[in-house]
Amino acid sequence: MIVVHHLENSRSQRILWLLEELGLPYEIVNYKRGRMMAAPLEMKRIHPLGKSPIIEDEGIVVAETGAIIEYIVEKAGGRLGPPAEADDARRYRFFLHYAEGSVMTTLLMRMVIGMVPLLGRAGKKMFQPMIDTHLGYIETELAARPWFAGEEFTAADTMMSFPLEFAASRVDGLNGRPATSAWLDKIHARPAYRAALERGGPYDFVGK
Ligand SMILES: N[C@@H](CCC(=O)N[C@@H](CS)C(=O)NCC(=O)O)C(=O)O
Repeated sequence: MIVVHHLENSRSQRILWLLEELGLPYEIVNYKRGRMMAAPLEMKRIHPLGKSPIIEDEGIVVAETGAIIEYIVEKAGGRLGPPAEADDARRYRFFLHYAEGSVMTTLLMRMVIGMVPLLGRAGKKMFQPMIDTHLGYIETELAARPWFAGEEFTAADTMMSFPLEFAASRVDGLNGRPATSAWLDKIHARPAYRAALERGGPYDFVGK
Protein backbone atom coordinates (compact mmCIF):
# COMPACT_ATOMS: atom_id res chain seq x y z
CA MET A 1 0.00 0.00 0.00
CA ILE A 2 1.16 3.56 -0.73
CA VAL A 3 2.38 5.47 2.32
CA VAL A 4 2.20 9.27 2.02
CA HIS A 5 4.61 11.25 4.17
CA HIS A 6 2.38 14.23 4.66
CA LEU A 7 3.44 17.57 6.10
CA GLU A 8 0.57 19.64 7.48
CA ASN A 9 -0.48 22.61 5.35
CA SER A 10 1.57 21.60 2.38
CA ARG A 11 1.74 20.50 -1.22
CA SER A 12 1.21 16.88 -0.23
CA GLN A 13 -2.52 17.61 0.12
CA ARG A 14 -2.57 17.22 -3.69
CA ILE A 15 -1.33 13.65 -3.40
CA LEU A 16 -4.03 12.69 -0.91
CA TRP A 17 -6.61 14.24 -3.23
CA LEU A 18 -5.35 12.31 -6.29
CA LEU A 19 -5.34 9.04 -4.34
CA GLU A 20 -8.94 9.71 -3.27
CA GLU A 21 -9.96 10.52 -6.86
CA LEU A 22 -8.46 7.21 -7.99
CA GLY A 23 -9.86 5.23 -5.07
CA LEU A 24 -6.43 3.78 -4.27
CA PRO A 25 -5.80 2.68 -0.67
CA TYR A 26 -3.14 4.63 1.20
CA GLU A 27 -1.75 5.34 4.64
CA ILE A 28 -0.61 8.70 5.95
CA VAL A 29 2.37 9.45 8.16
CA ASN A 30 1.75 12.94 9.55
CA TYR A 31 4.45 15.57 10.16
CA LYS A 32 4.17 18.99 11.76
CA ARG A 33 6.00 22.09 10.61
CA GLY A 34 8.60 23.58 12.93
CA ARG A 35 10.32 26.96 13.12
CA MET A 36 10.11 29.06 9.95
CA MET A 37 7.59 26.52 8.62
CA ALA A 38 10.37 23.95 8.09
CA ALA A 39 9.66 20.26 7.69
CA PRO A 40 10.96 18.14 10.59
CA LEU A 41 14.34 16.43 10.18
CA GLU A 42 12.69 12.97 10.30
CA MET A 43 11.58 13.54 6.73
CA LYS A 44 15.23 13.43 5.66
CA ARG A 45 15.34 9.84 6.87
CA ILE A 46 12.75 8.98 4.23
CA HIS A 47 14.33 11.00 1.39
CA PRO A 48 17.53 13.11 1.50
CA LEU A 49 15.69 16.28 0.44
CA GLY A 50 13.32 15.99 3.41
CA LYS A 51 10.53 17.91 1.68
CA SER A 52 6.87 17.17 1.38
CA PRO A 53 5.42 15.23 -0.34
CA ILE A 54 7.24 11.90 -0.31
CA ILE A 55 5.61 8.54 -0.94
CA GLU A 56 6.77 5.01 -0.27
CA ASP A 57 5.39 2.05 -2.13
CA GLU A 58 6.72 -1.47 -1.62
CA GLY A 59 10.23 -0.20 -0.88
CA ILE A 60 10.23 2.44 -3.62
CA VAL A 61 10.60 6.04 -2.41
CA VAL A 62 9.42 8.86 -4.67
CA ALA A 63 9.80 12.60 -4.00
CA GLU A 64 8.69 15.69 -5.96
CA THR A 65 4.96 16.21 -6.53
CA GLY A 66 5.00 15.89 -10.34
CA ALA A 67 7.04 12.67 -10.24
CA ILE A 68 4.76 11.26 -7.54
CA ILE A 69 1.68 12.10 -9.59
CA GLU A 70 3.14 10.33 -12.62
CA TYR A 71 4.03 7.32 -10.47
CA ILE A 72 0.51 7.09 -9.03
CA VAL A 73 -1.21 7.55 -12.40
CA GLU A 74 0.95 4.75 -13.84
CA LYS A 75 0.05 2.53 -10.90
CA ALA A 76 -3.62 3.26 -11.58
CA GLY A 77 -3.23 2.00 -15.16
CA GLY A 78 -3.22 5.51 -16.62
CA ARG A 79 -6.52 6.65 -15.10
CA LEU A 80 -6.67 10.48 -14.84
CA GLY A 81 -3.41 10.53 -16.78
CA PRO A 82 -2.58 11.94 -20.22
CA PRO A 83 -5.73 12.08 -22.37
CA ALA A 84 -5.85 10.30 -25.74
CA GLU A 85 -6.34 13.45 -27.83
CA ALA A 86 -3.00 15.06 -28.78
CA ASP A 87 -3.78 18.68 -27.79
CA ASP A 88 -5.21 17.55 -24.45
CA ALA A 89 -2.17 15.34 -23.82
CA ARG A 90 0.17 18.24 -24.58
CA ARG A 91 -1.72 20.51 -22.18
CA TYR A 92 -1.67 17.75 -19.54
CA ARG A 93 2.12 17.50 -19.75
CA PHE A 94 2.55 21.27 -19.79
CA PHE A 95 0.50 21.89 -16.64
CA LEU A 96 2.15 19.00 -14.83
CA HIS A 97 5.51 20.81 -15.24
CA TYR A 98 4.31 24.42 -15.18
CA ALA A 99 2.70 24.23 -11.70
CA GLU A 100 5.96 23.79 -9.80
CA GLY A 101 8.46 24.85 -12.47
CA SER A 102 7.04 28.31 -13.15
CA VAL A 103 4.01 29.36 -11.11
CA MET A 104 5.11 28.19 -7.66
CA THR A 105 8.62 29.52 -8.19
CA THR A 106 7.32 33.02 -8.92
CA LEU A 107 4.80 32.97 -6.07
CA LEU A 108 7.42 31.81 -3.59
CA MET A 109 9.98 34.37 -4.72
CA ARG A 110 7.44 37.12 -4.18
CA MET A 111 6.46 35.76 -0.77
CA VAL A 112 10.07 35.44 0.42
CA ILE A 113 11.17 38.84 -0.86
CA GLY A 114 8.07 40.35 0.75
CA MET A 115 9.38 39.20 4.14
CA VAL A 116 12.74 40.95 3.78
CA PRO A 117 12.83 44.13 5.87
CA LEU A 118 13.03 47.35 3.82
CA LEU A 119 13.23 45.48 0.51
CA GLY A 120 9.80 43.90 0.97
CA ARG A 121 7.54 46.44 -0.68
CA ALA A 122 9.80 47.09 -3.71
CA GLY A 123 10.37 43.36 -4.12
CA LYS A 124 6.66 42.60 -4.13
CA LYS A 125 6.13 45.29 -6.73
CA MET A 126 8.83 43.77 -8.88
CA PHE A 127 7.27 40.30 -8.85
CA GLN A 128 3.63 41.35 -9.22
CA PRO A 129 3.73 41.78 -13.04
CA MET A 130 5.17 38.24 -13.36
CA ILE A 131 2.41 36.87 -11.18
CA ASP A 132 -0.18 38.79 -13.17
CA THR A 133 1.16 37.25 -16.37
CA HIS A 134 0.79 33.74 -14.92
CA LEU A 135 -2.65 34.34 -13.46
CA GLY A 136 -3.82 36.04 -16.65
CA TYR A 137 -2.63 33.10 -18.74
CA ILE A 138 -4.28 30.58 -16.43
CA GLU A 139 -7.53 32.56 -16.55
CA THR A 140 -7.53 32.45 -20.37
CA GLU A 141 -6.91 28.68 -20.34
CA LEU A 142 -9.69 28.02 -17.83
CA ALA A 143 -12.10 30.27 -19.71
CA ALA A 144 -11.49 28.15 -22.82
CA ARG A 145 -12.22 24.72 -21.34
CA PRO A 146 -13.56 23.24 -18.10
CA TRP A 147 -10.36 21.51 -16.93
CA PHE A 148 -6.67 22.17 -17.45
CA ALA A 149 -6.13 19.46 -20.06
CA GLY A 150 -9.52 19.75 -21.77
CA GLU A 151 -13.06 18.49 -21.31
CA GLU A 152 -12.17 15.93 -18.64
CA PHE A 153 -10.74 16.22 -15.14
CA THR A 154 -7.18 14.85 -14.99
CA ALA A 155 -4.25 14.65 -12.59
CA ALA A 156 -3.05 17.96 -14.10
CA ASP A 157 -5.92 19.60 -12.20
CA THR A 158 -4.66 18.16 -8.92
CA MET A 159 -1.18 19.47 -9.75
CA MET A 160 -2.43 23.00 -10.45
CA SER A 161 -4.52 23.20 -7.26
CA PHE A 162 -1.69 24.20 -4.92
CA PRO A 163 -0.35 27.25 -6.84
CA LEU A 164 -3.87 28.58 -7.33
CA GLU A 165 -4.89 28.00 -3.71
CA PHE A 166 -1.62 29.61 -2.68
CA ALA A 167 -2.21 32.63 -4.97
CA ALA A 168 -5.80 33.00 -3.78
CA SER A 169 -5.02 32.78 -0.08
CA ARG A 170 -1.42 33.94 0.42
CA VAL A 171 -0.60 36.42 -2.30
CA ASP A 172 -3.00 39.20 -3.29
CA GLY A 173 -5.85 36.93 -4.27
CA LEU A 174 -7.01 36.25 -7.80
CA ASN A 175 -8.07 39.84 -8.46
CA GLY A 176 -11.41 39.03 -9.99
CA ARG A 177 -10.46 36.22 -12.34
CA PRO A 178 -13.84 34.50 -12.64
CA ALA A 179 -12.88 31.35 -14.54
CA THR A 180 -10.08 30.60 -12.07
CA SER A 181 -12.34 31.28 -9.06
CA ALA A 182 -15.03 29.05 -10.54
CA TRP A 183 -12.46 26.28 -11.11
CA LEU A 184 -11.34 26.54 -7.46
CA ASP A 185 -14.97 26.33 -6.26
CA LYS A 186 -15.49 23.32 -8.52
CA ILE A 187 -12.49 21.38 -7.24
CA HIS A 188 -13.32 22.20 -3.61
CA ALA A 189 -16.79 20.73 -4.06
CA ARG A 190 -15.52 17.38 -5.35
CA PRO A 191 -16.20 14.54 -2.91
CA ALA A 192 -12.64 13.22 -3.27
CA TYR A 193 -11.22 16.65 -2.47
CA ARG A 194 -13.38 16.83 0.67
CA ALA A 195 -12.38 13.29 1.68
CA ALA A 196 -8.68 14.17 1.30
CA LEU A 197 -9.16 17.26 3.47
CA GLU A 198 -10.79 15.13 6.16
CA ARG A 199 -7.91 12.67 6.15
CA GLY A 200 -5.09 15.18 5.78
CA GLY A 201 -5.69 17.44 8.77
CA PRO A 202 -4.70 21.12 8.79
CA TYR A 203 -4.71 22.77 5.36
CA ASP A 204 -5.05 26.54 5.64
CA PHE A 205 -5.15 27.26 1.93
CA VAL A 206 -8.86 26.59 1.69
CA GLY A 207 -11.84 27.00 4.04
CA LYS A 208 -13.08 23.58 5.23
N1 LIG B 1 8.79 21.18 -5.92
C1 LIG B 1 8.70 20.39 -4.72
C2 LIG B 1 8.64 21.32 -3.53
C3 LIG B 1 8.70 20.59 -2.21
C4 LIG B 1 8.54 21.56 -1.04
O1 LIG B 1 9.20 22.62 -1.00
N2 LIG B 1 7.67 21.22 -0.08
C5 LIG B 1 7.40 22.08 1.04
C6 LIG B 1 5.95 21.86 1.50
S1 LIG B 1 4.78 22.85 0.70
C7 LIG B 1 8.25 21.70 2.23
O2 LIG B 1 8.53 20.54 2.46
N3 LIG B 1 8.60 22.71 3.03
C8 LIG B 1 9.29 22.56 4.26
C9 LIG B 1 10.77 22.68 4.14
O3 LIG B 1 11.27 23.05 3.07
O4 LIG B 1 11.44 22.42 5.15
C10 LIG B 1 7.47 19.48 -4.82
O5 LIG B 1 6.50 19.86 -5.49
O6 LIG B 1 7.47 18.38 -4.26
